[in-house]
Amino acid sequence: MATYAIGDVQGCYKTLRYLLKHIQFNPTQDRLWFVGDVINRGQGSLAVLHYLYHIQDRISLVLGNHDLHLLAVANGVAPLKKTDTFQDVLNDPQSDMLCTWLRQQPLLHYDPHYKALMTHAGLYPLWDLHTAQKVAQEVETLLRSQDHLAFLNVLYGNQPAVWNENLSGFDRARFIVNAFTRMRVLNREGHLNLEYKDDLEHCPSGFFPWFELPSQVDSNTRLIFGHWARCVLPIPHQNLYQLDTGCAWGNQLTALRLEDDRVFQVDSQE
Ligand SMILES: [Mn+2]
Repeated sequence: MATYAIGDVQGCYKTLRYLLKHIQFNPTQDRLWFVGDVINRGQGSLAVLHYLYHIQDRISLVLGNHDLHLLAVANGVAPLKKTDTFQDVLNDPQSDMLCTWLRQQPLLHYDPHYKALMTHAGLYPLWDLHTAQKVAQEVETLLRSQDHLAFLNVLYGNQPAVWNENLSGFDRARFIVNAFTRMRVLNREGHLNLEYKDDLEHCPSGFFPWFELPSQVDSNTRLIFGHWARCVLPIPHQNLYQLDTGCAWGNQLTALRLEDDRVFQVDSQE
């Protein structure tokens, strides 16, 4: 019996199944965590979603920016981009079932037993664990409500760029989503720069990877995330577990066994 956290799958179904074979995943005993962005870029988004839906009782999944993008496109409030590869999901007769299930998934997963906090992009440095859980829940409630369409319609945008407890309505929700699913670098005042997508060496002047700023979370808490394939860190690096190893770009897919911090990796099979 083991629990594995898995990095950004991005529609790479063959690679996912290959990794699960490699770790001898047993769905009657083991559990899987997914850092989000389970679809898009690869050619097997539909197969990934059907499989995760099928084993939903065995998994914990947090939403990534690509997962939310699928929800916006499937609900007709955002256009399909040229680079999107999830047309198979939109055309599937069970698309509504899969998207409704995906929409119920959280932005944050915390397990005190493992002392592990999983989000897609990371943890906004101005939030402690309690605040992060509270604000994640605000958006999760919104996504599960009748208002989800109105929110998905105004989901896109880089503003507001900085957290303020007085933010309200969809501006507040958009900031929370951006912090959990799109964040990479920010300045010392907490302003997100969502344009920057390069590596750790070329951060714009005055901006830092979110994990280099002082954290409100104790250093024994494992922070498990993905999203930033060009952020190459050893696994683990202090209490950081950056699991996006770029399988969508022909690199590797990574699993972390939470019981002993052992890392398993397979090459892309796409
Ligand atoms: Mn992402």
